[in-house]
Amino acid sequence: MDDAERFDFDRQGYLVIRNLLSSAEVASLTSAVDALEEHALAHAPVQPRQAIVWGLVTRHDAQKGYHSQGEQAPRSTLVVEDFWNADDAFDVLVDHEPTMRFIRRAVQGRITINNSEVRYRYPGNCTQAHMGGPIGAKYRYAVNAQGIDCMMVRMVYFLHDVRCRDGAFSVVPGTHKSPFTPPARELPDDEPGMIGLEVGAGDAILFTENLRHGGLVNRSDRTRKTLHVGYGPSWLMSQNCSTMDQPQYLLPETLARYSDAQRALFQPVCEAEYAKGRERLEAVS
Ligand SMILES: O=C(O)CCC(=O)C(=O)O
Repeated sequence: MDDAERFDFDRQGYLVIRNLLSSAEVASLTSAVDALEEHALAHAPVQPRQAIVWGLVTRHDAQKGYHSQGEQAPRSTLVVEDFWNADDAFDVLVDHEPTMRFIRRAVQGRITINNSEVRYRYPGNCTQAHMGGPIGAKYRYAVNAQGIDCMMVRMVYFLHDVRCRDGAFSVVPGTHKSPFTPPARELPDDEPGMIGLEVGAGDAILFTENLRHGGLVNRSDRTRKTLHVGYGPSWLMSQNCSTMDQPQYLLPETLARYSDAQRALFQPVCEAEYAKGRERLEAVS
Protein backbone atom coordinates (compact mmCIF):
# COMPACT_ATOMS: atom_id res chain seq x y z
CA MET A 1 0.00 0.00 0.00
CA ASP A 2 1.62 3.24 -1.08
CA ASP A 3 0.78 6.62 0.45
CA ALA A 4 -1.89 7.44 -2.16
CA GLU A 5 -3.58 4.07 -1.52
CA ARG A 6 -3.36 4.62 2.23
CA PHE A 7 -5.06 7.99 1.80
CA ASP A 8 -7.90 6.32 -0.13
CA PHE A 9 -8.22 3.43 2.33
CA ASP A 10 -8.47 5.88 5.22
CA ARG A 11 -11.00 8.06 3.39
CA GLN A 12 -13.24 5.29 2.06
CA GLY A 13 -12.60 2.26 4.29
CA TYR A 14 -11.76 0.00 1.34
CA LEU A 15 -9.51 -0.36 -1.70
CA VAL A 16 -10.12 -2.16 -4.98
CA ILE A 17 -6.78 -3.70 -5.94
CA ARG A 18 -6.47 -4.67 -9.59
CA ASN A 19 -4.65 -7.91 -10.56
CA LEU A 20 -3.46 -8.81 -7.09
CA LEU A 21 -3.49 -12.46 -8.22
CA SER A 22 -1.63 -13.69 -11.30
CA SER A 23 -3.58 -15.62 -13.93
CA ALA A 24 -1.79 -18.84 -12.85
CA GLU A 25 -2.95 -18.23 -9.25
CA VAL A 26 -6.51 -17.57 -10.44
CA ALA A 27 -6.51 -20.83 -12.43
CA SER A 28 -5.23 -23.05 -9.61
CA LEU A 29 -7.42 -21.40 -6.95
CA THR A 30 -10.48 -21.77 -9.19
CA SER A 31 -9.91 -25.53 -9.50
CA ALA A 32 -9.47 -25.84 -5.73
CA VAL A 33 -12.56 -23.74 -4.97
CA ASP A 34 -14.69 -25.79 -7.40
CA ALA A 35 -13.44 -29.10 -5.94
CA LEU A 36 -14.13 -27.89 -2.39
CA GLU A 37 -17.70 -26.91 -3.29
CA GLU A 38 -18.32 -30.33 -4.75
CA HIS A 39 -16.87 -32.04 -1.66
CA ALA A 40 -18.78 -29.87 0.83
CA LEU A 41 -22.12 -30.42 -0.94
CA ALA A 42 -21.61 -34.16 -1.38
CA HIS A 43 -20.57 -34.74 2.25
CA ALA A 44 -22.95 -32.34 4.02
CA PRO A 45 -25.52 -35.03 4.92
CA VAL A 46 -23.02 -37.08 6.95
CA GLN A 47 -20.89 -34.36 8.54
CA PRO A 48 -21.44 -33.80 12.31
CA ARG A 49 -23.21 -30.55 13.23
CA GLN A 50 -22.13 -28.00 15.80
CA ALA A 51 -24.22 -25.03 16.91
CA ILE A 52 -22.16 -21.89 16.94
CA VAL A 53 -22.39 -18.08 17.08
CA TRP A 54 -25.16 -15.94 15.58
CA GLY A 55 -27.51 -18.95 15.48
CA LEU A 56 -25.54 -20.56 12.65
CA VAL A 57 -25.07 -24.29 12.57
CA THR A 58 -21.81 -25.41 11.04
CA ARG A 59 -20.73 -28.86 9.84
CA HIS A 60 -17.28 -30.27 10.34
CA ASP A 61 -15.35 -32.41 7.89
CA ALA A 62 -12.67 -34.12 9.99
CA GLN A 63 -10.82 -35.60 7.03
CA LYS A 64 -10.37 -32.41 5.01
CA GLY A 65 -10.34 -30.18 8.09
CA TYR A 66 -12.93 -27.58 7.06
CA HIS A 67 -16.16 -26.26 8.57
CA SER A 68 -19.14 -25.35 6.40
CA GLN A 69 -22.60 -23.86 6.66
CA GLY A 70 -25.47 -23.28 4.22
CA GLU A 71 -26.55 -25.17 1.14
CA GLN A 72 -26.82 -25.08 -2.63
CA ALA A 73 -30.27 -23.66 -3.33
CA PRO A 74 -31.73 -20.54 -4.94
CA ARG A 75 -31.10 -17.52 -2.64
CA SER A 76 -28.67 -19.52 -0.44
CA THR A 77 -24.98 -19.21 0.35
CA LEU A 78 -22.56 -22.02 1.11
CA VAL A 79 -19.63 -20.86 3.28
CA VAL A 80 -16.58 -23.08 3.79
CA GLU A 81 -14.24 -22.00 6.59
CA ASP A 82 -10.68 -23.19 7.31
CA PHE A 83 -10.20 -24.02 3.64
CA TRP A 84 -6.41 -24.04 4.22
CA ASN A 85 -6.65 -27.63 5.42
CA ALA A 86 -8.56 -28.89 2.41
CA ASP A 87 -6.13 -28.32 -0.46
CA ASP A 88 -2.49 -27.20 -0.72
CA ALA A 89 -3.48 -25.01 -3.69
CA PHE A 90 -4.55 -22.45 -1.04
CA ASP A 91 -1.01 -22.23 0.42
CA VAL A 92 -0.18 -19.48 -2.09
CA LEU A 93 -2.46 -17.10 -0.15
CA VAL A 94 -0.55 -17.56 3.13
CA ASP A 95 2.23 -14.97 3.35
CA HIS A 96 1.29 -13.83 -0.18
CA GLU A 97 3.73 -10.93 -0.49
CA PRO A 98 1.55 -8.69 -2.73
CA THR A 99 -1.22 -9.06 -0.11
CA MET A 100 1.04 -8.57 2.90
CA ARG A 101 2.26 -5.24 1.48
CA PHE A 102 -1.28 -3.95 2.04
CA ILE A 103 -1.93 -5.67 5.35
CA ARG A 104 1.24 -4.36 7.02
CA ARG A 105 0.05 -0.79 6.50
CA ALA A 106 -3.40 -1.44 7.93
CA VAL A 107 -2.69 -3.55 11.05
CA GLN A 108 -0.14 -2.82 13.78
CA GLY A 109 1.84 -5.23 15.99
CA ARG A 110 2.21 -8.94 15.32
CA ILE A 111 -0.22 -9.83 12.54
CA THR A 112 -2.07 -13.13 12.26
CA ILE A 113 -4.72 -14.55 9.95
CA ASN A 114 -8.00 -14.73 11.85
CA ASN A 115 -10.59 -15.63 9.21
CA SER A 116 -10.78 -17.85 6.15
CA GLU A 117 -13.86 -18.55 4.08
CA VAL A 118 -14.87 -19.46 0.57
CA ARG A 119 -18.27 -18.02 -0.24
CA TYR A 120 -20.48 -19.65 -2.87
CA ARG A 121 -23.38 -17.28 -3.44
CA TYR A 122 -26.08 -18.95 -5.53
CA PRO A 123 -28.46 -17.04 -7.85
CA GLY A 124 -30.96 -14.87 -5.96
CA ASN A 125 -28.72 -14.68 -2.89
CA CYS A 126 -27.55 -11.50 -1.18
CA THR A 127 -25.41 -10.79 1.90
CA GLN A 128 -27.28 -8.48 4.27
CA ALA A 129 -25.41 -5.29 5.03
CA HIS A 130 -23.67 -5.23 8.41
CA MET A 131 -21.18 -3.17 10.45
CA GLY A 132 -20.57 0.55 9.84
CA GLY A 133 -20.79 3.33 12.41
CA PRO A 134 -20.24 2.86 16.15
CA ILE A 135 -19.90 -0.95 16.33
CA GLY A 136 -17.69 -1.14 19.42
CA ALA A 137 -14.00 -1.78 19.93
CA LYS A 138 -13.57 -5.31 18.56
CA TYR A 139 -13.66 -4.39 14.87
CA ARG A 140 -12.97 -0.70 15.21
CA TYR A 141 -11.05 1.41 12.70
CA ALA A 142 -8.49 3.86 14.16
CA VAL A 143 -5.44 5.90 13.26
CA ASN A 144 -2.60 6.76 15.65
CA ALA A 145 0.93 8.22 15.45
CA GLN A 146 2.16 5.02 13.74
CA GLY A 147 -0.52 5.11 11.03
CA ILE A 148 -3.66 3.06 10.41
CA ASP A 149 -4.50 0.75 13.33
CA CYS A 150 -7.28 -1.66 12.25
CA MET A 151 -8.56 -4.40 14.52
CA MET A 152 -9.64 -6.53 11.56
CA VAL A 153 -9.33 -6.22 7.81
CA ARG A 154 -10.37 -8.64 5.11
CA MET A 155 -8.97 -9.29 1.68
CA VAL A 156 -11.58 -10.64 -0.75
CA TYR A 157 -10.11 -12.36 -3.82
CA PHE A 158 -12.13 -12.63 -7.04
CA LEU A 159 -11.63 -15.60 -9.33
CA HIS A 160 -14.02 -14.44 -12.06
CA ASP A 161 -15.44 -11.10 -13.21
CA VAL A 162 -18.23 -9.76 -10.97
CA ARG A 163 -20.53 -6.98 -12.15
CA CYS A 164 -23.24 -5.51 -9.91
CA ARG A 165 -25.88 -7.93 -11.23
CA ASP A 166 -23.63 -10.89 -10.33
CA GLY A 167 -23.95 -10.06 -6.60
CA ALA A 168 -21.05 -7.64 -6.24
CA PHE A 169 -19.39 -7.04 -2.89
CA SER A 170 -20.85 -3.73 -1.73
CA VAL A 171 -19.93 -0.93 0.66
CA VAL A 172 -21.16 2.38 2.05
CA PRO A 173 -17.92 4.37 1.71
CA GLY A 174 -16.75 6.30 4.77
CA THR A 175 -19.04 4.56 7.30
CA HIS A 176 -16.01 3.17 9.17
CA LYS A 177 -15.71 6.66 10.67
CA SER A 178 -19.38 7.51 11.10
CA PRO A 179 -20.56 8.26 14.66
CA PHE A 180 -24.12 7.28 13.63
CA THR A 181 -25.77 3.89 13.12
CA PRO A 182 -26.49 3.35 9.39
CA PRO A 183 -30.17 3.09 8.38
CA ALA A 184 -30.63 -0.66 7.72
CA ARG A 185 -32.77 -2.05 4.89
CA GLU A 186 -33.83 -5.61 4.16
CA LEU A 187 -31.75 -5.72 0.97
CA PRO A 188 -28.24 -4.30 0.76
CA ASP A 189 -29.22 -2.94 -2.66
CA ASP A 190 -31.68 -0.57 -0.93
CA GLU A 191 -29.35 0.87 1.72
CA PRO A 192 -28.67 4.59 1.39
CA GLY A 193 -25.21 5.17 -0.05
CA MET A 194 -24.51 1.49 -0.82
CA ILE A 195 -22.44 0.91 -3.98
CA GLY A 196 -21.48 -2.34 -5.71
CA LEU A 197 -17.77 -2.73 -6.51
CA GLU A 198 -17.28 -4.26 -9.95
CA VAL A 199 -14.11 -6.32 -10.39
CA GLY A 200 -12.32 -8.66 -12.77
CA ALA A 201 -10.74 -12.08 -12.22
CA GLY A 202 -7.56 -11.65 -10.15
CA ASP A 203 -8.71 -8.39 -8.52
CA ALA A 204 -9.12 -8.11 -4.75
CA ILE A 205 -10.90 -5.82 -2.29
CA LEU A 206 -9.37 -4.84 1.04
CA PHE A 207 -11.71 -3.38 3.65
CA THR A 208 -11.86 -2.60 7.34
CA GLU A 209 -14.47 -4.66 9.17
CA ASN A 210 -15.74 -1.38 10.65
CA LEU A 211 -17.07 -0.39 7.20
CA ARG A 212 -20.74 -1.02 6.35
CA HIS A 213 -20.61 -3.80 3.76
CA GLY A 214 -22.57 -6.65 2.22
CA GLY A 215 -23.24 -8.32 -1.11
CA LEU A 216 -25.79 -7.13 -3.67
CA VAL A 217 -28.48 -9.54 -4.86
CA ASN A 218 -27.07 -12.03 -7.35
CA ARG A 219 -29.43 -11.40 -10.28
CA SER A 220 -27.45 -13.57 -12.70
CA ASP A 221 -27.67 -17.31 -13.24
CA ARG A 222 -24.05 -17.82 -12.17
CA THR A 223 -22.78 -18.71 -8.68
CA ARG A 224 -20.50 -15.98 -7.28
CA LYS A 225 -17.37 -17.57 -5.79
CA THR A 226 -14.92 -15.58 -3.64
CA LEU A 227 -12.12 -16.25 -1.18
CA HIS A 228 -12.06 -14.14 2.02
CA VAL A 229 -9.05 -13.91 4.35
CA GLY A 230 -9.12 -11.87 7.57
CA TYR A 231 -6.11 -10.33 9.34
CA GLY A 232 -5.66 -8.57 12.65
CA PRO A 233 -3.45 -8.25 15.71
CA SER A 234 -2.49 -11.71 17.04
CA TRP A 235 -4.61 -11.52 20.19
CA LEU A 236 -7.88 -11.22 18.24
CA MET A 237 -7.84 -15.02 17.57
CA SER A 238 -10.24 -16.74 15.15
CA GLN A 239 -13.12 -14.73 13.70
CA ASN A 240 -14.54 -17.72 11.84
CA CYS A 241 -18.10 -18.60 12.91
CA SER A 242 -17.11 -22.18 13.72
CA THR A 243 -14.17 -21.29 15.99
CA MET A 244 -15.03 -17.74 17.14
CA ASP A 245 -12.44 -16.29 19.57
CA GLN A 246 -10.57 -19.61 19.74
CA PRO A 247 -7.21 -20.46 18.16
CA GLN A 248 -7.30 -20.96 14.36
CA TYR A 249 -8.16 -24.50 13.29
CA LEU A 250 -5.10 -25.75 11.40
CA LEU A 251 -4.37 -29.46 10.97
CA PRO A 252 -0.81 -30.56 11.88
CA GLU A 253 -0.25 -31.65 8.27
CA THR A 254 -1.21 -28.17 7.01
CA LEU A 255 1.26 -26.49 9.37
CA ALA A 256 3.94 -29.03 8.38
CA ARG A 257 3.69 -27.89 4.73
CA TYR A 258 4.25 -24.22 5.59
CA SER A 259 7.45 -22.14 5.72
CA ASP A 260 8.33 -20.44 9.03
CA ALA A 261 6.87 -17.16 7.74
CA GLN A 262 3.59 -18.90 6.83
CA ARG A 263 3.38 -20.68 10.20
CA ALA A 264 3.98 -17.36 11.98
CA LEU A 265 0.70 -16.05 10.51
CA PHE A 266 -1.14 -18.73 12.50
CA GLN A 267 1.07 -18.75 15.58
CA PRO A 268 -1.23 -18.73 18.62
CA VAL A 269 -1.07 -15.78 20.96
CA CYS A 270 0.81 -16.17 24.26
CA GLU A 271 -0.83 -15.13 27.54
CA ALA A 272 1.12 -11.88 27.98
CA GLU A 273 0.42 -10.78 24.38
CA TYR A 274 -3.28 -11.60 24.84
CA ALA A 275 -3.51 -9.62 28.10
CA LYS A 276 -1.84 -6.60 26.46
CA GLY A 277 -4.23 -6.79 23.52
CA ARG A 278 -7.32 -7.00 25.73
CA GLU A 279 -6.07 -3.99 27.67
CA ARG A 280 -5.83 -2.02 24.41
CA LEU A 281 -9.33 -3.14 23.42
CA GLU A 282 -10.82 -2.19 26.78
CA ALA A 283 -9.07 1.19 26.72
CA VAL A 284 -11.11 2.20 23.66
CA SER A 285 -14.40 0.43 24.57
O1 LIG B 1 -19.12 -10.88 -0.37
C1 LIG B 1 -20.17 -10.72 0.20
O2 LIG B 1 -21.24 -10.98 -0.31
C2 LIG B 1 -20.15 -10.18 1.61
C3 LIG B 1 -18.94 -10.62 2.33
C4 LIG B 1 -18.83 -10.18 3.72
O3 LIG B 1 -19.77 -9.73 4.34
C5 LIG B 1 -17.52 -10.25 4.38
O4 LIG B 1 -16.53 -10.70 3.79
O5 LIG B 1 -17.46 -9.82 5.57
